[in-house]
Amino acid sequence: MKQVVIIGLGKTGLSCVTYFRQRGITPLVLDTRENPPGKELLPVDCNLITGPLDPAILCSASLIIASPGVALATPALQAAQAAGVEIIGDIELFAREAKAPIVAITGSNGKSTVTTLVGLMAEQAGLNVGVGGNIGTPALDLLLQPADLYVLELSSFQLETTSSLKPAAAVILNLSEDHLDRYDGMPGYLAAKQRIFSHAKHIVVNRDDAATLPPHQAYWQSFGLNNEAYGRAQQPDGLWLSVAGKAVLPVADLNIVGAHNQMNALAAMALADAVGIPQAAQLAVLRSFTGLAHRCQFVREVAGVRWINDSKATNVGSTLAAVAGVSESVRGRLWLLAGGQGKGQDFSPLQPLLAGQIHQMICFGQDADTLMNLADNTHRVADLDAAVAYVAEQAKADDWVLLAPACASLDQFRSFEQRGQRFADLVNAL
Ligand code: UMA
Ligand code: ADP
Repeated sequence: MKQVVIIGLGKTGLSCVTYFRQRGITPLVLDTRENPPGKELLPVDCNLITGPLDPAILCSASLIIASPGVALATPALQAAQAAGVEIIGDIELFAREAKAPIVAITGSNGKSTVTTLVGLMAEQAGLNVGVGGNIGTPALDLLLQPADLYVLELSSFQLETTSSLKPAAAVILNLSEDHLDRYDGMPGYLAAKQRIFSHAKHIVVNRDDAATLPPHQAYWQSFGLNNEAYGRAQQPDGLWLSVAGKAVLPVADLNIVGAHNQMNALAAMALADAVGIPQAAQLAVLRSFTGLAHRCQFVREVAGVRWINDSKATNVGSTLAAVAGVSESVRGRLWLLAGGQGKGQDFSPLQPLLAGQIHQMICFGQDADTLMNLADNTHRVADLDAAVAYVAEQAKADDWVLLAPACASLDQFRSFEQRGQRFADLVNAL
C-alpha cells in the first residue's frame, strides 16, 4: 500500500509525524543516521527505518516530506522525483493549512533577530502570534494553537521544497556566502531564497543589496541606510530611524548595536506595516528589545570599556557586519576577539578591518595561526579566558571589546551559546 514517507527524524520530522497522525495517517519515517534524535518520542506504531535511503521505498511512496537537512540532490530522492512522487517540506504542508496571514523572513544573516522583532511587535499590538520555522519551533507545531498572524524564519533549505506559500509580507534581508556545501554556487542559493517571493503580497527589499530584489516582480517597500522609505535621517541630536522621510526613533534609543541591527529594525518595521501592526507598537518594541542572546549583545561596561558578545558571528560575513556596525559608535579603540574552527573559510576579507577599525585582534583556538597571519596587529592566546584577561589589562576608557569570532566554537565549546555564556561570565567577573 502506498504511504506517506517522512525523511529525517529531527525536530521537523517529529512535527510532521504529529501533523499526519492528527489527520489519521501513520507515516513511515526514514533517517540516514543510525540513531537519530527524537527516536524515543516517535509513537510506537510509527515505523522508523535507519541507514541509507532505499529508492524502492521512496519510489512507491504516495508523498515524501523531506526535512531541511536532507538535500533534494540525494540520488534516492532524485529517483523518486523521476518516478513522479511528490516531494515537499514541512513549510509546504504548513502553507497549505495556515489560515492566518504569514510574514516570511529569509536572508543570510539577521533572520532570527528580525523574526523575533516582528513577533514581539505583533504581540505588543495585542495579536495572538505564532513565531517559528528555522528559528526553532517547527512551523507545523504552530498550527496546534489558534493564531491571528504567523511570523516564519525560513532557510533556503526550507524554501526549496515550498511552492504554495502566499506570504502577506516577505523579505530576503541580505545575501552573502553560506551553505555552498549544498549548492553549486551562489545562483542556486539565491534561487532557493527567491522562492519566498513567488506568491507574496507585500515584498520588502534591502535597497543596499541588489541581490534581495525579486527577479520578476515589483516590490512594495525598501529599507536601507539612507533617508528614503524605511531608512535613517540625520537630525540635530544624531541619527534617527525614519519612515518616508519622517524621523520616528533616535538610533540612540535602540539597545541593539550596529548599523546591521538598524537595518534589522527597519526591515521589521516595514514587515510590520505590511500586516497592519500600528507604529506605536513597533516603536515600543524597538525601544525595549535588548537583542537575542549572543548577537551583538551588550554585556557590561567596566571602567569605561564596553564589552560586546557576538558569539553567533560564526562566519566571516557576520563578523564583518558586527565590526562595521559597532565601529560607528566606538570613540576609543576596538579590540576584536576571534578564533575557533575556521571551517576552511577565506579570512582575507578581515584584512581591511585590521588595517582600519580594529586596533588589535586577539586570536585563540584551532585556527588562531591562520588569523595571526592576516596582519601584524594580532596577539595570540590559548583560549577565550586568556583573551579576556589580556584585553582587560590593556583596554582604556572609551574602548570597546567585541567577541565576534568568525569561526565555529566546537574546538573548545559545545556550541556558540556556551562560548558566549563563558565570555559573559568572564566579563561579569572583571
Ligand atoms: N540528517 C541526516 N540524515 C537524515 C536527516 C537529517 O544526516 O536522514 C542531518 C542533517 O544533515 C542535519 C541534521 O541531521 O545536519 C539535522 O537535520 P534536520 O533536517 O533533521 O533538522 P531539524 O532538527 O528538523 O531542524 C531543522 C533545521 N535544521 C536544519 O535545517 C539543518 C533547524 O534550523 C530548524 O530550527 C528546525 O528544522 C525547525 O524548523 C537550524 C539550522 O541550523 C537552526 N538551520 C540552518 C541555518 O540556520 O543555517 C539552515
Ligand atoms: P540568522 O538567524 O540569519 O543567523 P541572527 O539574527 O541570529 O541571524 O544573527 C546572526 C549573526 O549575524 C549576528 O551575530 C550578527 O553578527 C550577524 N547579523 C545580524 N544581522 C545582520 C544583518 N542584517 N546583516 C549582516 N549581519 C547580520
